Amino acid sequence: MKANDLSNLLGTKYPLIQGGMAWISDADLAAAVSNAGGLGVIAGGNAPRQVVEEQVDKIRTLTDRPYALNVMLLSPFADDIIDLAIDKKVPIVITGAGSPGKYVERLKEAGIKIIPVVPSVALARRMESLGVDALIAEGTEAGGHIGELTTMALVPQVVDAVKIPVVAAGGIADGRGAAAAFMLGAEGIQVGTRFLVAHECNVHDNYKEMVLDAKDTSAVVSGRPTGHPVRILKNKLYRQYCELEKNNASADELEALGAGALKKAAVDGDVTYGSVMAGQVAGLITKRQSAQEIVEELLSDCQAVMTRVYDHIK
Ligand code: TUI
Repeated sequence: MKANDLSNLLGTKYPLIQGGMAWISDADLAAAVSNAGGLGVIAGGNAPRQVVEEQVDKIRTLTDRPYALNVMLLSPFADDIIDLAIDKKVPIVITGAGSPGKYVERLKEAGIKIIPVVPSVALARRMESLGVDALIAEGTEAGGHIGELTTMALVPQVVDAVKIPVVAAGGIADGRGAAAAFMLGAEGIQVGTRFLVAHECNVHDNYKEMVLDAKDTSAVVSGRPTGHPVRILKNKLYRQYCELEKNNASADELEALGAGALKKAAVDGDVTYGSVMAGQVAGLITKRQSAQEIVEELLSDCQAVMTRVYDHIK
């Protein structure tokens, strides 16, 4: 695959970004993806500066290639993580779960490329006018915190609305999904869920097993009433959540059941009462591989799919 505008912008061999997954995407996974030719991403999640700083320092011992820091804007430490990115001259900042408007100028001044995740055309336009470098249009198929629109509907509408490169995210786990994303006009793809089962991913093994066991309907959405819908794999926590919702629990009660739940699953391995965030493509994921095997298989399958379709219609 030849480098396109997006891979030139990222400084990577391939136009593939690893999804920044809170409590999961650390320097080990990010370095493995960057070394495989993609863009590895360290996730700040809800962690304080010191925890994220360790990972930022560590990745420099594991790879010389570009990487990104994902700043989760709902985090109480978001300001500190932005300061960290500037202090450490992180090459690329990806933001999620909100508008990074107030940070854009400082990041640009520091020479840091900024790529916000957007769930709508309105936010995409707003971000472009602030001068961000590219956008990630993330559909509701994705794991974790999600918007309303599907990748199929969102990506082409964002592509038509802006001039900067658009990366498709949500629902992409193999060559077919990647090919579809490029057909919709995306210049790159972001893949999260499939990297959960990478050898280099340090998420708890119970979490990996749950992804490998997932079927098409395993990924469900909780938290709609709180205004922060999150896609997770169905478990006891989800069923308790549904009960509370049915009984008209307050947003605070619902939030309480979710707080800390991701760490419980990802770090402690409690996949019964923890929050196992994953995308709708979890059912497609059947084998553990290295990050390099994932990147190479996904892109070579993507090429094969595109060639097959081209041959079919010509
Ligand atoms: O951010 C994600 N996915 C995430 S974050 C996360 S950790 C978490 N912690 C506590 C509560 C909720 C989640 C797990 N998964 N993806 C990127 C993403 N960003 N998806 C949707 C959005 C988004 C939504 C609204 C981006 C901007 C936005 O803007 C609203 C506004 O302010 O205009």
